[in-house]
Amino acid sequence: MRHGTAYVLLCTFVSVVAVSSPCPPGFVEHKKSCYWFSKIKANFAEARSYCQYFGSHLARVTSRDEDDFVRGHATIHGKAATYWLGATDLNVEGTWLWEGQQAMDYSNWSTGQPDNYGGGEHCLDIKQSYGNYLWNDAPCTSHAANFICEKGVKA
Ligand SMILES: [Ca+2]
Ligand SMILES: [Ca+2]
Repeated sequence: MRHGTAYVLLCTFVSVVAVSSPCPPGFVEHKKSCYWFSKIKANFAEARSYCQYFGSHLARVTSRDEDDFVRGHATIHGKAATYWLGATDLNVEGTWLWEGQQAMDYSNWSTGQPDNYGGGEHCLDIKQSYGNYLWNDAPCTSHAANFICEKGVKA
């Protein structure tokens, strides 16, 4: 009987916790979105696939507030050297679009970036060594980085 009561209490507790967070396990909530700061590394396309596997997309950082959150969380908690975000200039060199072909109205490039170094940098990343995660263009396929997935909070 005691065990039964404890089990009911535990289940109640677990379900309250589950209901109180609108984000999947491991995702961090901020405003209307949930974010996953990966512990694994992948190239850009692989990172994009991982995010899709979780029903999310590579993060689209579209405001100063969101930028402050992402860079702050990376600085304090994530601490990876580099994270992919979900933008490229693959279609037209120098024209940066978020995944889904959304225009990049807000940006926070590191000094001298994007430089399209060597003519082969078309994917957006943020680097700890570039002013605590300011933005940089990097080769999409030749190196692996951590990445940040985002999904909307369920209404
Ligand atoms: Ca480029
Ligand atoms: Ca660059």
